[in-house]
Amino acid sequence: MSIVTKSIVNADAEARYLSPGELDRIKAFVTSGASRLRIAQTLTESRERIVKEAGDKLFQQRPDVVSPGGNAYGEEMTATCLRDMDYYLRLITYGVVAGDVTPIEEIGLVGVREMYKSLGTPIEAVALSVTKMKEVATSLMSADDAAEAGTYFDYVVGAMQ
Ligand SMILES: CCC1=C(C)/C(=C/C2=NC(=C\c3[nH]c(/C=C4\NC(=O)[C@H](C)[C@H]4CC)c(C)c3CCC(=O)O)/C(CCC(=O)O)=C2C)NC1=O
Repeated sequence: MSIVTKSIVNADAEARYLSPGELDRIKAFVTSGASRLRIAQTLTESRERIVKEAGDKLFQQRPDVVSPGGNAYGEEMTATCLRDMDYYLRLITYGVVAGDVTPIEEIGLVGVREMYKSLGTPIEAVALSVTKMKEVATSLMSADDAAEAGTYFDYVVGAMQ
């Protein structure tokens, strides 16, 4: 839910006008709109490149995950690993568009620790893959857009610590 919808639902539940604080937050959301949409477009258009290059960087830094006994060892498992990276990049575009990390959290982070534990996937390496995607993705943007986009990647990484 975007900040606009959320504010309206909250205000209407109390049959009141939007508060100055809510209007300020909506203003910030609207003001950052062009930048957030530009970011989402860049991430969407460059998704294959971002996942591929970030994957290469990840496997360079963590060769163990793609070595025999590693969780992403073998063509199929490596593809599944890259798919997970693509999932997180997609969720990040949702967050960027919404100007809110809630969709990322609800779809991809609730219970993630337990999930990866049960799969035998080292979660710190998944977090590292998101850091690598941030590096590749933000290199495609202006400094301002990179700073804005970076916060969403950082949020995912932080939730996996
Ligand atoms: C959109 C929300 C969402 C997420 C996040 C998600 C993750 C997810 N990743 C999975 C597997 C997996 N995930 C990985 C990922 C990795 N292994 C590593 O060593 C690397 C560090 C890492 C890549 C960065 C691998 C290799 C598997 C397969 C593990 C196995 O089958 O043993 C699985 C198990 C089922 C399957 O194989 O599809 C799920 C549910 N599914 C979802 O619907």
